Parts: sequence; structure tokens; C-alpha cells
Amino acid sequence: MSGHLVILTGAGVSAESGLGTFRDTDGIWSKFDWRELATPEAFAAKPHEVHAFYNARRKNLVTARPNAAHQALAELEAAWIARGGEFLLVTQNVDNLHETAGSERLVHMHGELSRMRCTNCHATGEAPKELSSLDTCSACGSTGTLRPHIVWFGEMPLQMELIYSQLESCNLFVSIGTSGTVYPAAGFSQVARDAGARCIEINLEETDMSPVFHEHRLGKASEAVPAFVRETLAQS
Ligand code: BV8
Repeated sequence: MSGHLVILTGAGVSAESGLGTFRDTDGIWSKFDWRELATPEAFAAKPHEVHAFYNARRKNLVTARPNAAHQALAELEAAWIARGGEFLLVTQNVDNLHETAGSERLVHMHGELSRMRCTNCHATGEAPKELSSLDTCSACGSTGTLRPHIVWFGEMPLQMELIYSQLESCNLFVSIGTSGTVYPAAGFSQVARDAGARCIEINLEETDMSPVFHEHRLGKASEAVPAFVRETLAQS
């Protein structure tokens, strides 16, 4: 077992850590309208409401802990690299549970709840508990230019060149806990499959992207991911 492994995670991997998913029955977008809170237009129109939405979600990070799925993925990364393999974990999640569990080869393609960005000088930094439009950027001194370092709808996700180069050269692609609804992430499985990778989907239920995958493992991430990692590492 080695080769080039790319993993994509979504909100389902953090569900059992108590952080909400987006499109499940009681998901975040069933309570909030993403058009009003997760677009640059919304931030321009109502910065206070958007800051409040992200400040409330950032607060949840204080008590959230990685679950067995996050731990297993960190172990997989260490073992895979120790055996000479190539590894990248791409997450759509904006929480910090993968890095807290020890994942290092990690890309947050939709940004990070714990960080902020200045729209004037583009410097990023650790966000305070309560970020607001009254705050001043410590890098350039401008006030009212700090925003959550989050990729909103209509904005280009981060590190896309790196992600596509990894997808086009991997031989194993594993998608975990994502509904496969949001692009470009939803298209990653097809890119990997077209490049000849074996594609595995681990999720609570089938998704719109399920037909693209060679193998499906239905179950809760905290159970299905550790089982997958054990099996994968046993195929030494
Ligand atoms: C872009 C940050 C172009 C915010 C997010 C029509 C209109 C408008 C836009 C579009 C459109 N058609 C296409 C688009 C583009 C749009 C898009 O795809 N929209 C969708 C809704 C159709 N995409 C974009 O706008 C992207 N940007 O296209 O830019 C561009 C081009 C050039 C130049 C500039 C720009 C940007 C997308 C990023 C948006 N930001 N989040 C925030 O977090 O507040 S998206 C949001 O959805 C989250 O980031 C989340 O990560 C992401 C995906 O959701 P999932 O992680 O999959 O979560 P979900 O709840 O959906 O599913 C959870 C799954 O887990 C379920 O399947 C469930 O069964 C499973 N599960 C639950 N519990 C468990 C479990 N599995 C295992 N175990 C469990 N215990």
C-alpha cells in the first residue's frame, strides 16, 4: 500500500463533533439563507449580520473536539507518508478539527472560521472571538476592512491549482461526509476517475455523485472511516 492518495471531506466528517451540516434536515442552510449570509454581496449589504453569523459559528469551535474519523485520517496520513506515499487531505470544512487531530497535509478550500482577511491588504490572521467592522487591520492599519477568511458562494475556492494537480495524478480518491452539491468540490470525483484513480465514497447516505464512485461505504464517519483506515493500512 502506498501510491498517491487524495481525500475530500465535507461537513459529515464533523457532524459527530457537534458541528452542524448544511443540507441535512436540520442543517445550517435550513435555518439560515446562504444568499443572506454567505455571499460577498450579503457582506457588502449587511456586514454586521454576516459577522454575527460567523462569530456564532466560531464560538462553537471552542468546545468542538475531533472525533474518531478526524483521528483516523491523521493516522492514515502519517502511515501513508512513512511508507513513501503521496497524500493530500482537501476539506470543504471551515472548522479546525482536522488540524487539531494532527492532519498536516491539509488544504481548507473554503477557508477557515478561525481566521480573518483584510480586504485592503489581503493579510490573513487569527480572528478574534468577535470580529466586527469596527476592527482595525494590524498589517495595514485600515478599519472596517476585516472579513471572515471564508470562501463565499460566487468566490473562487482556495489552492485550486494544487488540488487539480493532485487529483490528476492520484491513484486513490476518497470522498467522506459530503453531499456532492457544491462545485467545484462536487466535480473532484469525476476529475480523479478520469485520471484513472480508484474512487471510494464514505457517507451516511447515497449522494448525487455516488454513480461516479467505484465503491461506497455507507455509515457514520466515526465508524466507517476508522474501519476504512484499518483495512487500508493492513493492505501493506
Ligand atoms: C465558485 C463557506 C466560481 C461558507 C461554502 C447557481 C447559483 C449560484 C452559484 C452556483 C450555481 N450553480 C453553481 C454555482 C456555484 C456554487 C455552487 O456550487 N452552488 C451550489 C449550491 C449549486 N459554487 C460556488 O459559488 C463556489 N465558487 O463556483 O466560484 C468562480 C469562478 C471564477 C472566478 C471566481 C469565482 C464556492 C463554493 C463555496 C461556498 N462556501 N462554505 C460557510 O461555510 O458558511 S459551501 C458549503 O457547502 C460549506 O463549505 C460546505 O463545506 C459545502 C459543501 O457542503 P457539505 O460539506 O457537503 O455538507 P452537506 O450538509 O451538504 O452534506 C453533508 C453530508 O454528510 C450529507 O451527504 C450527509 O448525508 C453526510 N453526513 C451527515 N452526517 C454524517 C454524514 N456522513 C458521515 N457521517 C455522519 N455522521
